[in-house]
Amino acid sequence: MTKKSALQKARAAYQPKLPSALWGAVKAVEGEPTQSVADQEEIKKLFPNTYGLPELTFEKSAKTGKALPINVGVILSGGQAPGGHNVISGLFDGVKAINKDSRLFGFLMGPGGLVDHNYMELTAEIIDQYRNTGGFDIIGSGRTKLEEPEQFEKGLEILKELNIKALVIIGGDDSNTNACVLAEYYKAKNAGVQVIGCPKTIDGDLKNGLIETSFGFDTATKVYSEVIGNIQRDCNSAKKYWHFIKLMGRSASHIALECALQTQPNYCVISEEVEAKKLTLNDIVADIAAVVAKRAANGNNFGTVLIPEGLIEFIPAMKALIAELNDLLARSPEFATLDAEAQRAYVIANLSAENAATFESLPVGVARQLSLDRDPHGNVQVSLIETEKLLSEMVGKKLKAMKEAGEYVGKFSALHHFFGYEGRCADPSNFDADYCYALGYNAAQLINCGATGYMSSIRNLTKPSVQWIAGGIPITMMMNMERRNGKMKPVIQKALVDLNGAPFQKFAQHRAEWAENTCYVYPGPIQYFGPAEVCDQPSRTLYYEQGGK
Ligand code: FBP
Repeated sequence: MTKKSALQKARAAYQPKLPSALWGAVKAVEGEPTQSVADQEEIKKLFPNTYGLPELTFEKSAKTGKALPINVGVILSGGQAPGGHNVISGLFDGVKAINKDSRLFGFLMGPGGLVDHNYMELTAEIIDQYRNTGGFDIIGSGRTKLEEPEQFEKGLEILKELNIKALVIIGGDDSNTNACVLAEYYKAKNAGVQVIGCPKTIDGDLKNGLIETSFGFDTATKVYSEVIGNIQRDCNSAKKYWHFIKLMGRSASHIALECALQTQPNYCVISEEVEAKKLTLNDIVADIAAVVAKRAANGNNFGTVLIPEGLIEFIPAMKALIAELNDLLARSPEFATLDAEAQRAYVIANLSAENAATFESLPVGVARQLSLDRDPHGNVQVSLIETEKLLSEMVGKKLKAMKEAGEYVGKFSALHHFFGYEGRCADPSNFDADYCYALGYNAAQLINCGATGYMSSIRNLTKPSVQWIAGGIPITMMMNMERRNGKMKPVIQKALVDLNGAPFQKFAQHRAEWAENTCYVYPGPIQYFGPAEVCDQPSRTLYYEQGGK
């Protein structure tokens, strides 16, 4: 057995707090039939058996007596997010509460484990080793996209063999889209397997009115904010560096915005604003350079700039380029066989003149990254693009020109950071520990009431956990049609930063002051033991979204 840290030992004893609706027997109360967020006719046609289901809310029930034992499978899908182990331990405790002879099987290394029949039984002894810990190492994760009937059939073989009646897929928007497709497929053929999704992603972009946040966002942003705070303190002590900090979050800028709200940096780019205002890379660079110059004029040759990982895809010219590249690469199987130089020439020769010009204007490394392999869901691997270096280099050049024009006097020395993987496997905060455990336990209740094609939903999250509302949301409700790999596909709509929403408005109200002055906040490390106002704070995003001032 591996050696445990003192914190690990102490955290193992933490008992996550369940919403009171889930204490003891529950009954599911049905709401109104639902509709998808957009493209209703197409989605209805694609999901005839799982479209329009009612929202479910759990209430305490006076019913006694045990249900029959049930075998359940679980899959961790996509990027790691703090709290995954608690979803699994909540699910385990939930299925055991249904009947102590129920069994839980974990498919290994993501959805691929289902297709390839790689699994392990999760016993109480194993589960107890992982309660309240970060990481997905209990069964591993992967990004195999479940979309072909052959994969569903291979999966069904092992589900039947293990007598598994329900499968829980813990994943982000793409993985829950797959969960929905799988639920529809098994329902259509009366396979006798229910499929339930759980909202996971540090990116925070899997949310809507009924899914208030995805798990992992709270912990990951607290970890990044701690380190940004430390950098800011260093920066305010030495007063000689500008720190360009890229933050994970493939698409939406929720992570950058949350960290900005927690730490009050001098500058934070919000990709959604860049897109809405149709800003170019040069506009962003000019804006940052103006902040650097203004601070320098006040004698402050230091500062912090937060950059969301997904920025590149939101700059309108880049977005158009990536969309055309996606289509081009999807219909060019020969592309992968070419060497780097030939690939560049191929792209330039086959893109429209405008997009080819944008492609050629980029630093060669960035351009190459855009034309490399997509992940299995067709996404550009933005975490590999060094936007922080690209921006600081361009800011440096701009400042040089400003200096020559007599518009800037100062020193500009830049350092670079990328915070992403550091936060994805941290021990879950109390919020994520409780939220995840409740999501898993609640998934067991959804299974028990026969639901399929639902996402486990726990709401009212800024209230104490006993007051949280538990239930299920039909996944089809979150879907719309989008172009992926050159084809229109039904997918869960991503929740981007709402520029009219309270979190962004709060940031917009203060950013000029944070830019010019030094208003840094130092959040410090996540606290697991101590007063509730230190240990149980929800994210600023959730707090402002739910009316906090
Ligand atoms: P999910 O959407 O699967 O939760 O993944 C989120 C994420 O952490 C992104 O923020 C990041 O761009 C990506 O995963 C990195 O992918 P990988 O883990 O494959 O390097």
